[in-house]
This record gives sequence, structure tokens and C-alpha cells, in this order.
Amino acid sequence: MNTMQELFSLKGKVAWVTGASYGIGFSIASAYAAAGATVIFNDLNPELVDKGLAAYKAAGIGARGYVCDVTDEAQVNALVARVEREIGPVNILVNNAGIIRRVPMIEMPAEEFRKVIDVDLTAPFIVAKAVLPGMIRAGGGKIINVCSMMSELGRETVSAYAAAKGGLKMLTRNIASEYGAYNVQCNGIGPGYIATPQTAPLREPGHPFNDFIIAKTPAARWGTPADLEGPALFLASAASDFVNGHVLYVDGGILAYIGKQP
Ligand code: NAP
Ligand code: GCO
Repeated sequence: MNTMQELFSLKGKVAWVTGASYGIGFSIASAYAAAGATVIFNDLNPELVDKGLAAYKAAGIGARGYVCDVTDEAQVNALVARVEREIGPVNILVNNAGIIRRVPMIEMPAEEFRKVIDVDLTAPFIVAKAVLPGMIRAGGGKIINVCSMMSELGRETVSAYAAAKGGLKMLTRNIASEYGAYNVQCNGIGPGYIATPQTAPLREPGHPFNDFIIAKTPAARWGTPADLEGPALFLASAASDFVNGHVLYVDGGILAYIGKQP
């Protein structure tokens, strides 16, 4: 029987958080390192990877960084082969890398819609597909897909993102269904509105969205990347071995709340 500390320990595990030079991914990776995992991350270019390595080093974390575009299956497969050769199988995958384009649907070129789907939905498929064989050989693993409020709700200008994140919820459920028998648990984590570069445009002084989100959030504040660390650790640890196909929303209560009366 595991002790509570063992239940939440990632000691001896290899954890890959995609797109984790900063933002939510950086926080999740930092939490995993603190729980004992060997952390790897990737980003689109050497400058971002170096920026991430410096940030991890400053936090006392010996993370390993790689240049890899998660939409490029050849790059992903090559990285997984290298990690499995040099470190070992990926035990924990967090599909965190993502983009958003805020454009009214009738003004959005199909190519831009496809780009968002490619990064936010096809890439999680590509990366999960690449690490699953190693997880199966290792006797199991954890896949955590970073979903969104837009996995459940729509709003103006985010048609591509909502379609991708809604699809990511169902991809999560399907991976859980298809690979649960191999002791793979695939769950989603659904951040609410979190203060990162991705939402910086919505948090500019005087932007009406800022007041809107405060009124829609029972916690009456924006989330921080650190708010995701505990829930992400739960989903990566033995504590969640019988949790599968679930999306854990970390939203301060937004999805439960009609919104503050004006
Ligand atoms: P962010 O600040 O924009 O960071 C996203 C990271 O992903 C960046 O490092 C980015 O690199 C990287 N990335 C983008 N495309 C990539 C690709 N093709 N290959 C490799 N890396 C790539 O976003 P965030 O706010 O931390 O969000 C992280 C995840 O949480 C995303 O999936 C987002 O949709 C989701 N999310 C965010 C919020 C929120 O309120 N912030 C809420 C719910 C869900 P570049 O810097 O080069 O673009
Ligand atoms: C937006 C925001 C949201 C957040 C997040 C909410 O424009 O509505 O960017 O989409 O990024 O996904 O959970």
C-alpha cells in the first residue's frame, strides 16, 4: 500500500511537457520536477528552448530542452526515439503546446482555422501516438491533455480554438477508452482564465474582458499557472490510477457559475 507521499511522488518517472519554455507548461513541469520526475520539454526554436533552460536552471531544475515542432510527426518521432534511447520511456506526457487565434469566424481564413486545429488537436494526437508504444512496453503511463473552458463553452472569435479544445476532450476520452487496458490513464486538465502570455491581450488595462472574467469567476480573480500545479501532479501520479477519460477543470468555478449580477 502506498503512503500518501509515495502516492503523489513522480520519482523515477520521465515527464515530457510540450511547449513548456514558459506559461502553464513551465509551471506544470516545475511541479513534476519538485515531485521527483526527470523533466523534458520542447519548443519551436533554439532561442525559446534556451530561454526555458535558463528559467528552469534559475528555479533549480535540471530540465532537458529540445527543439521540436509538435505538429511535425517526423520531428516528434525522432525526439521520442532519442529520449527513449538516452533517458528511457516517456512515463508522463502533458500535451500543453497550443495556440489561439481570436478572429470572427466569417473573417477567418480556412488556413488559419487549420493551423489552430493542427497545433491544438492534431499535435496532441501525434505526440500521444508517439509515446504510447513506450508506455505500453513500460507497463503503463499517464497522458494529460491541456483542454480549456472552450472544451465546454463557446465565445465570439475563438471558433477554431473551441473546435480544437472540444475535440481534444473527446480525443482524451478515446485514448482512455483504447489504452486503459494497458494501464495508461489519459485525462484532461481544463484551466480557466490564466494569466499567461496567451491571455495577455485580454488583460490589458481597461480591457472589458478583464472585468467580464472577474464577474464570471466565483474566485473573482484570474488564475495563475501555479494554480494548475497540484491538479496536474494529481493527474500524473499514482493517486489518479483509477481516473481515466476525465477532464479536471481548474477554473475557480467558472463552469458552475451563471456570473455575478451586475
Ligand atoms: P502560451 O503562453 O501561448 O504558451 C504556449 C507554448 O506552446 C509556447 O511556448 C509556444 O511556443 C508553444 N507552442 C506553440 N506552438 C507550438 C508547436 N507547434 N510546437 C511546439 N511548441 C509550440 O500558452 P499558455 O497560456 O501557457 O497555454 C498553454 C496551454 O494551455 C495551451 O494549450 C492553451 O491552449 C491552454 N490553456 C491556456 C489557458 C490560459 O488562460 N492561458 C486556459 C486554458 C487552456 P511559442 O512561444 O513559440 O509560440
Ligand atoms: C479566450 C481565452 C481562453 C483561454 C482558455 C480558457 O480568448 O477566450 O484565450 O480561450 O485561453 O482557453 O480556458
